[in-house]
Amino acid sequence: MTSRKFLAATSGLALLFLSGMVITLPVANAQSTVVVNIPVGAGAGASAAPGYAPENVTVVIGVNNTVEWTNNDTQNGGTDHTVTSLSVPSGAASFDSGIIADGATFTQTFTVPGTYEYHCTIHAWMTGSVVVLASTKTAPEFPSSALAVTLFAVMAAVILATSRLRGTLPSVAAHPSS
Ligand SMILES: [Cu+2]
Repeated sequence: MTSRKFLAATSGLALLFLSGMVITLPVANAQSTVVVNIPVGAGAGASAAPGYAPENVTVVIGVNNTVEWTNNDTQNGGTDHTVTSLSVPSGAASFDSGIIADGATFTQTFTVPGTYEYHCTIHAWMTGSVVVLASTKTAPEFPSSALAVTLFAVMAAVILATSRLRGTLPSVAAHPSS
């Protein structure tokens, strides 16, 4: 195998490999939503059903940091509730669902790590918490734009090397070194 054929085969394989990497790059992680239920009887009294089920949830930023509360309290023809923050971590915004009617939902995405305490403004005994953990990712993903630049650089290098090889090989043959 001549060096030019070898170079062509090697660069071809390299391009194939890089193209494969581009194609198989994982798409952005699909995030899941954590669901909190406001059960039947949540508004009946402090000793009745828990206000929020589960009362305490832990989420991870970038994984499942969106929480959705659903009011399933059909008691007395439907009981209104709220999800209203009592305390939030430093730097985080407070939140208030306003009235969540029976059958309705409220969604909140948490982007600041820490502990969030909340309650229902209509039924003071209904309390819950959301603990938000920082992202577990230790290193940022290699962005596809950086990969595209790398691919371009490799292609340019291969083209340059190939053209130089073409230009120098005959001259080497014409002027053998002494
Ligand atoms: Cu309530």
